[in-house]
Amino acid sequence: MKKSWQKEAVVYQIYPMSFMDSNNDGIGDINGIISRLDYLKDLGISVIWLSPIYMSGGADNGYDISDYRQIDPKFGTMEDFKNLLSEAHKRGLKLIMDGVYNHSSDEHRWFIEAKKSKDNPYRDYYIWHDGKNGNVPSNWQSFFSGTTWKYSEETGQYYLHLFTEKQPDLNWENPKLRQEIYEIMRFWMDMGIDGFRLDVINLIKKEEGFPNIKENTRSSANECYINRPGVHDFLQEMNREVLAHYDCISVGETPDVTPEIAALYTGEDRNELNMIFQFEHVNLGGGSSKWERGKIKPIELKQVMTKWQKGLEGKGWNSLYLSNHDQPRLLSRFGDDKNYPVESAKALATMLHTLQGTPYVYQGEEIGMSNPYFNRPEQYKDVETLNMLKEYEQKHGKTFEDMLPAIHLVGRDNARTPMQWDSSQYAGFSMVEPWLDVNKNYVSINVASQQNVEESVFSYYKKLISLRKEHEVIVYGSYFTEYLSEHESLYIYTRKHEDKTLIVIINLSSNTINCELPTEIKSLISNSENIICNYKHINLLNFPPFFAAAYLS
Ligand code: ISL
Ligand code: CA
Repeated sequence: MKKSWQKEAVVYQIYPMSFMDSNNDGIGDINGIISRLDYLKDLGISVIWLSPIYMSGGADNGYDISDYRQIDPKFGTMEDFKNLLSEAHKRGLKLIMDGVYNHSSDEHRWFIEAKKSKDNPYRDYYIWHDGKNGNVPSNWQSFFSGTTWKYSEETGQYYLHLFTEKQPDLNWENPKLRQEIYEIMRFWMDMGIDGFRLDVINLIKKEEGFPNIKENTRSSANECYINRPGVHDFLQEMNREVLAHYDCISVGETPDVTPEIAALYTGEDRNELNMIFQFEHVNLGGGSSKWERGKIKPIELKQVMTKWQKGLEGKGWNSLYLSNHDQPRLLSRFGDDKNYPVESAKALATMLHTLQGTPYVYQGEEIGMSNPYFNRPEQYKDVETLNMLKEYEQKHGKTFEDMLPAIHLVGRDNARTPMQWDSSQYAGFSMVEPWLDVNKNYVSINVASQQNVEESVFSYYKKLISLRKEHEVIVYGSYFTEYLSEHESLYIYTRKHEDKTLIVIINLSSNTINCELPTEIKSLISNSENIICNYKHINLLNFPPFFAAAYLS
């Protein structure tokens, strides 16, 4: 396997609106991030990924970009951004930006032009259709409720939007559009950024003729606009035109992929992307849609993680993540935020940092932030949640109260509450009331109470990140072997690199597990050093709730 800094990195995702507010308007900003760079340096991460800070229509918190080359004034100025970049680089931190190129904002100059007339030079930057039999062109459903087609009065045609109607899809079939995107990417790369996280990049190719989705299933959507074969031509072109010319990191966000498909996006000889975000583990919990999900069994999580470890081994590279700005807090989804918040945060972190792949830490998980469980409608801001509430009310007569359990479980605002820096008002995020409420638990769960405290979740993350720098086996270790794979909650695996073996044992449940370890594991451990453990005393017959330990031999 080729060695690279992209594989060795630990990436930290910043959601700028909620990280740090420097000018006390209640919204996080670039100068706020600069003021916390030393914190990130102390944590030990190597790459920062910034969710969008470009000029935006504000319909989807920055994922609806109205000018790809400008900074949204609510975050600061271009000078602030350049300053952030140089301050990050000074500290040896790399910085990547979000590239949102499947769609723009309807407030983008291109779209304002495009909708004016059918012969406008920008018309073909977007996807237009007359409709079929006096109706929408297809039965496709938006990720954010309702049809994906919006009728545009000016020209009597529909345009496609896989997300909100304020996010028209860009037409990648148009070579001029593709060149514009590559120029934008070069603009930022030439400024000195270190790469891109590419938003829903496996959606950019749409099936010709926009056929109807047969059933409302994933595989059916796959026949229309997800992972279409032609997407690889676009990505290889993007690689040739932009990525290959820089020493950069490229990570694609790709809903609905299998390891086989992921190998196509990330295979080293394919010249597409370094790695992608798959969704199988975050979509666990059954149900026909996101809002019908239930609890996740530890064994299901084990099985999915193993499937991806084995599936990409030698064929591609994993991105490892358990949360981000679209997901609930990992502690609340996969751990036990009520009874074992600290233990489960550490256990899940152990898994995140010791599987093969590049780990991504989402702001706040390193101190064990959990879902806020807001109970009032006005506490929710996310367009996905608000649209869902409208839809469920209209279609199924459901009230906010009816939907609250689902929102508590998977709503996106769960992860977007302000970063908890200290126990002062508004958690040290701002001096004024923030755009989204702070989680009430900030009084006890915050950075100030954890930095330099040996037992804290923060110190545990710091330790895991530093172990990655010390031991190559954590990065490059291969030959993932799982033990007791049928066990309902003990996750046990080993990884090998040269003459080193890493052994990991994690109890993914809130129960104490009595279990005799396999002989092979026992003998490996007897000749090894324990490099991290989230309990003071290790008893290898009795694994307390969310026990986690890693050994090196
Ligand atoms: O959030 C999701 C699950 O509820 C996903 O369906 C999500 O919409 C999908 O992963 C795409 O996410 C990305 O693109 C969206 C944006 O809203 C998300 O924040 C972004 O991460 C549209 O740009
Ligand atoms: Ca601000």
